[in-house]
Amino acid sequence: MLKLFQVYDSPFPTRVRLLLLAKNIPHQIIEPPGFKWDGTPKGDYFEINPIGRVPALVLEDGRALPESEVICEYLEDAYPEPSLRPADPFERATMRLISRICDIYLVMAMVPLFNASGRPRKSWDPDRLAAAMAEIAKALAYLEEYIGTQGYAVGASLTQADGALVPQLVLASEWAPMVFGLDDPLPAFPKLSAYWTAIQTDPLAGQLIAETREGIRASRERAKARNG
Ligand SMILES: N[C@@H](CCC(=O)N[C@@H](CS)C(=O)NCC(=O)O)C(=O)O
Repeated sequence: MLKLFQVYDSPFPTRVRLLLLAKNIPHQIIEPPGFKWDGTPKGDYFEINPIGRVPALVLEDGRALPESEVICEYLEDAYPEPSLRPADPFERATMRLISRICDIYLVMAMVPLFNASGRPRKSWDPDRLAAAMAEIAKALAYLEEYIGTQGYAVGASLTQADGALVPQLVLASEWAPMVFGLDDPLPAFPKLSAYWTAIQTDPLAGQLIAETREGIRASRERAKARNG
């Protein structure tokens, strides 16, 4: 059986879980023992993924793949049905574009917030938090240009782009405002807001959103227990 090394509060494994679920691929979910987000040593996990990040997919024969986008493309090639890549070349490119905007603009805009959330509240710099929220809004504005209007990121059904986008929207529109007491940046973007309302009614996307919310809740509880 395939093994997915992952944690539920990271957006990257979530896009891989979308393919595993949509294609009905039997798999086992494993949290790397002692996994932390902070680049610290992770013991044996480096033998599976020398980059040290989640996710990693281990095949039945023991070969392992890191990097969520690469894993998704592997799963599409190895398990073609049902496809989560649109058939039309321009739509397929748009799927990749939305995923790429998530990977290189939206999630990177949130890095200062991920870092601040692991530090005591009194060390938070309001100007830095505001600057990060402005960068998030910039990335959301890029997505507003390309997001689909039929209830999905591209076209009229689930694609890899939904897997990339949905967990990052939970972080940008729910986690960041909740943790830092800032305004939700999403309502300023009408197409993206309509997408967000619609995609939550898709059963698979809805499951991924619920798992991400629960992963965030559990990880905040663990942090509270650690830090008092
Ligand atoms: N480009 C990678 C990013 C994966 C990533 O950054 N994962 C984070 C969790 S959100 C991680 O494992 N961080 C651990 C670390 O940096 O030590 C992918 O798409 O798989």
